[in-house]
Amino acid sequence: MKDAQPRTIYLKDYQEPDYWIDQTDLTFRLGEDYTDVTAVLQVRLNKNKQHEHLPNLVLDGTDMQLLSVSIDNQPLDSSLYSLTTENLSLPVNAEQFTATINTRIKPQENTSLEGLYRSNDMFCTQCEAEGFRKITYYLDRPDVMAKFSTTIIADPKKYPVMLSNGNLIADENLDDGLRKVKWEDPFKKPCYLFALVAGDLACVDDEFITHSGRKVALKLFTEATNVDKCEHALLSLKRAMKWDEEVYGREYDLDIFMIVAVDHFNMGAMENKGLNIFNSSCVLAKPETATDGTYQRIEAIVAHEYFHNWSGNRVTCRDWFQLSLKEGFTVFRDAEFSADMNSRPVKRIEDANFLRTMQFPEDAGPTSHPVRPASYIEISNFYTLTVYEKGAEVVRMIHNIVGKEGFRKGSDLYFSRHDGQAVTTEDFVKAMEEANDVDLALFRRWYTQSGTPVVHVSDNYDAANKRYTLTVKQNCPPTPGQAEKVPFHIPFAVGLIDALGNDMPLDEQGNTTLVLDVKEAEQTFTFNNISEQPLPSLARDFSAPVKVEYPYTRDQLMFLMSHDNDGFNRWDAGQKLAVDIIKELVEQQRAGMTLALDERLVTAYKSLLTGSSLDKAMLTKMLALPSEDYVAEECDVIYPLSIHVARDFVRRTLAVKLHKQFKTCFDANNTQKAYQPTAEDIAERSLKNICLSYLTLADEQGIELSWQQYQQANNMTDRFSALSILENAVSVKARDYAEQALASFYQQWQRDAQMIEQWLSVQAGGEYTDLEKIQQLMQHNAFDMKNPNKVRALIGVFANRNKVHFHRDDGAGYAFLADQVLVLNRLNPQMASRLLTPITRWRRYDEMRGALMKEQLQRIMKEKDLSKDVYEIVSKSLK
Ligand code: 0A1
Ligand code: ZN
Repeated sequence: MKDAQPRTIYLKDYQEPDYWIDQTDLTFRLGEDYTDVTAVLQVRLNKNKQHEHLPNLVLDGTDMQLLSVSIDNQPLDSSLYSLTTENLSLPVNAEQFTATINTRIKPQENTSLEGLYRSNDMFCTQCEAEGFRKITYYLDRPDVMAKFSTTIIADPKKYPVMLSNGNLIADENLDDGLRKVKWEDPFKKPCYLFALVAGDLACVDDEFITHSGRKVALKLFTEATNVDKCEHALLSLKRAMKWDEEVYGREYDLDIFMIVAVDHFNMGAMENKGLNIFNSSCVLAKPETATDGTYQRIEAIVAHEYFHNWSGNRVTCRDWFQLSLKEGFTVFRDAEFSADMNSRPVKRIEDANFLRTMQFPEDAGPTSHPVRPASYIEISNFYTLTVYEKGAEVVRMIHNIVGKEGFRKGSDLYFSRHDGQAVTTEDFVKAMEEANDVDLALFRRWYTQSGTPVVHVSDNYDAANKRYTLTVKQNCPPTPGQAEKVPFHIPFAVGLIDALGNDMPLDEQGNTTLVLDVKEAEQTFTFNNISEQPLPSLARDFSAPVKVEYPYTRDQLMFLMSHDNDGFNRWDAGQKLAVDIIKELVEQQRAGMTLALDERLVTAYKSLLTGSSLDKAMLTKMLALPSEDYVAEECDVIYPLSIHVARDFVRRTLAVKLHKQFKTCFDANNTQKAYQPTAEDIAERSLKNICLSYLTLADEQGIELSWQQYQQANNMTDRFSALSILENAVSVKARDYAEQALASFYQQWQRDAQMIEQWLSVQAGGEYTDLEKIQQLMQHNAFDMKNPNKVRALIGVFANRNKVHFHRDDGAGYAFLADQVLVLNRLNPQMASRLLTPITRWRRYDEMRGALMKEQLQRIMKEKDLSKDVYEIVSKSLK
């Protein structure tokens, strides 16, 4: 909890530590009421720094009871050290010494889920970013890297499985009935990668033979009831291990790799060395309980955590400002892995769509920050879409600038040069630069400037000289702390399309896509020998995280929808057309006019459904209208209810006018195969289910079809699609079916945590779930305020997706959210500050809603014991 004014930490103040820790030997005595921890630290003066005399050793630590301290085995009287709520400061009289620290902690009472805590009946840890300081007093910063050993002493009946990082080197039964195991990690690491797990867990075993022929034992630990949900994660892991060998030349480095599934976890998963800990919902799956989306998410997250073994663990971050060094790079790596395992263009569309819908608003809001932030109050608030997803786009741009082989040369140099070190984003860029002999001087601005650049493009065709010019102007709106910006280096991929829809050759080699190096505020690019007036295809494959403005007409967008050879831009043309039309309808709705849909959208959809040669995955993407969030992002002022009404009107009109086409497509793809999570089958199911959602909007027959699918489905993807379609359908019959379905779903799956999360979230986002219903569900056995997955499923989904009820006119939705934030502020500050996000964007909404949101932020601000997490977000939002 905060003192008067929480302190801001600045990158410019970075200094090396006064001391290093070379070896850390931990002993945990796990008990039912408390746990005692002994830390034996081999400490050495940092001689890189100038010291007039030996400074005190100032260790980080919170929420612990200090039992005793000794230096070189001499107990230190409490009068000799000083202790605050955040630090333990020890006097030092030698350049090297051993510090032994005994602390007592209470994992049973730890609801923050940082440090050592309980989840159901097991013990587990989460140390990134600063959780280790809740376990023992330590130099809790990533540039302090030590070799660790972990001894665990516990009751073997309650905790038959006792795990930590590295290799098991001792296992003995003690006289008092307890068991003692010792783990040793041969690689030095910062303490944020430390992990411990103890519990009554089942294990599913597998193995992987590395490139050089070493056998690695793979072990997935979970509660016994879930052993039938482990296969997909293990398969994904083996694929990821192989891919990293082939694509990056990275081999795994221990003889054992373990994954543990836990039900209480703030994030998706954590890459602790040799012992990854996963949120159960991001690792467990079987066809009866997991949707295709879950299967793909698990594949990506398992790979992401595994890839961290090199990008994050072997080469780690110097300080937390460098977070994107490991996260941006690793997200880029996992995205490429997923693209190779599934459909590349579809993965690109999903990622770009996610970035534009979710990260662009962050970049334009009160918590906007650069990929490498310059300051923070609470680092947990910086595990953001900017650091992760925009960071990955920045790495992708480097990849595109230096090319595939150049990127591999750069990553080889980076890994070999910095193996075992804690480094900076600057070191990464330098390695890329030096391996390729390119100049990334201007490019570095992507790490330091926040905000989303806007690229305005205009063109001119000179028929007499067969010359076409593109004029590109960039600007970036001001963001907090950065009023003025300098131009970015934007790799801008461009194609030109002729009247028949063919790509025109753009240079002597006949290339049809050229990457323009946009580096100035305004630049003109000339293309010669252009035989006719072309239509430009801009920022192909989403070549940079920017907004592109070009005055396409609706007819031109329809042309691009069927002709652009770039998959991403073909899809984006459809999005642009739909956004334009929905925005027009929003205006009509606000003016009280009768809504009228531009027929061209119907025509465009009709030709998608009947005449296109697109594969099924791509067709599904093209048939999905832009989300309400994306439309909102494209509006100057957000009127959430008008957007909802307008988009809904478009869906219904398309459903009625293209009923026959949707039905034909549904029937053709309703093949009832045995379930397999292959890319091809996933695409087929997604196409079928999007057709079903339109059919259900059209008439009662569609509702019957959904009900039938709900009852007969042989997999969760189809069953859950039908359920959420019914849950959002308006007719009396549909409401009745939805109720029956929800009741039977709960009956059948009430003991399955992941299913209950689904059950909560489908209701929370439901068009007919009002605030009162949410409050009722909070009282239901299925809900638990101490479980982040449940909080996200119910409260998070309500605030982010249930536009109609969350944004109701009287502001009760916002007050409800603020109430929950205040409760979570005490239980779990990380969850509290994340949950706040929707109301932090109050300036983007209509005046009435903006004022109501602001009022709630002010109410939160008045709370006495505000955590640093919540304080930082609320105070920045009100600035
Ligand atoms: N490094 C993890 C993300 C993570 C961060 C913080 C956590 O606890 C508060 C947990 C996980 C990743 O990128 O997967
Ligand atoms: Zn990560």
